[in-house]
Amino acid sequence: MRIVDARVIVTCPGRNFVTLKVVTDEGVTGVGDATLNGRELAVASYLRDHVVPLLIGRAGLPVYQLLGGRSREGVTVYGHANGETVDEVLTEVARFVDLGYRAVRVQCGVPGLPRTYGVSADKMFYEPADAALPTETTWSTEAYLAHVPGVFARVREEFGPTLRLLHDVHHRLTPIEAARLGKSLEPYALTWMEDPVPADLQEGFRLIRSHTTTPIAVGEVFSSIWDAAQLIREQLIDYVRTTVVHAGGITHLRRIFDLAALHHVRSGSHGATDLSPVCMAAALHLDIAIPNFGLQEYMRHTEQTDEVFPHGYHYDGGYLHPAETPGLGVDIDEQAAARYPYAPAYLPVNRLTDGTVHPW
Ligand code: KDG
Ligand code: MG
Repeated sequence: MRIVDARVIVTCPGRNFVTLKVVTDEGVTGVGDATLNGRELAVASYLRDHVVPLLIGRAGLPVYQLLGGRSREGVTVYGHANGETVDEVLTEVARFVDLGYRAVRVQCGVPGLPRTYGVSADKMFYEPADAALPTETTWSTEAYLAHVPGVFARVREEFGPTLRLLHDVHHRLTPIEAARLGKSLEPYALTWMEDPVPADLQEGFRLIRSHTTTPIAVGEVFSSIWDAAQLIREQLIDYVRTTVVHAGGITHLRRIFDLAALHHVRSGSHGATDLSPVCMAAALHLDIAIPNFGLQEYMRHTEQTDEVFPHGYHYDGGYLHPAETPGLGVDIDEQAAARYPYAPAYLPVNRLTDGTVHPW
């Protein structure tokens, strides 16, 4: 589909209006309002003489072009390195580094706790919703806080100062505990400490912020700009992890990122496996376009998922690149989808060592 004509229509049905009508070779047309009160003819001339000649022959664009075009060559992504022991973690980080990743999330088993968030036998393809009925994990803040700084010390020792390192606390601490963790991680210069506390109490972040310079990322479960507004306006976070599917689609997410840009907050969209390739494709178009992109999470989907959702985005040397085809550049193969019927799968529940239910 290509634009074959673009007409500027100036009319005065009771007041002046300037309208741009775009016509394509497939008969699809679109209109846009370009009225500037009292300066209508200046805009009409600008459009007719300077803009329309640039439009003829174009259309069928990838979404990022409709968002203003690319701001960067590729979208820097981070992967999930995890292991039961520190040695296993080091092996996994090396795997991501070998694949060209410039940023790696690090999650490690905690001695004394049988299962810990973010650690899986499946390593790169791990899926947190791992059973038809919820499995149970155990939590001890004391054991966790005692172990994590040592893990990052080893990772820094092995991989040097420039690899970007991230860690997900998964909403498990109180603000003062998170402040302590942030302080203890300062020597290892993390790119972010994620979800240190449940974010419902936005003002609670003031306490964390006043104690540590470890950057904070939050927002993978936010559903609107109001979930992030105070955190952004008071500069209580550094990365906002809202994503297309949860936070109102591309248009609303753009609004959140624009507010963030005004307050030195960068994007860091959630990209776990429960967000399909459709969401990932949409995120990539936003990521490549916005000025304040930070990082994109990239938990690789399985081959089966990729088969059901054929897509044009691709990974290359630490970057994801959105498709250059029109729209999002992702489809659903309905026949393949029908071969994979619904199968119940729950996220785990989490308990303290005395049995108290605790955020997962
Ligand atoms: O469905 C739960 C996952 O999306 C979540 O555990 C992943 O916290 C997560 C992350 O940062 O990827
Ligand atoms: Mg997370």
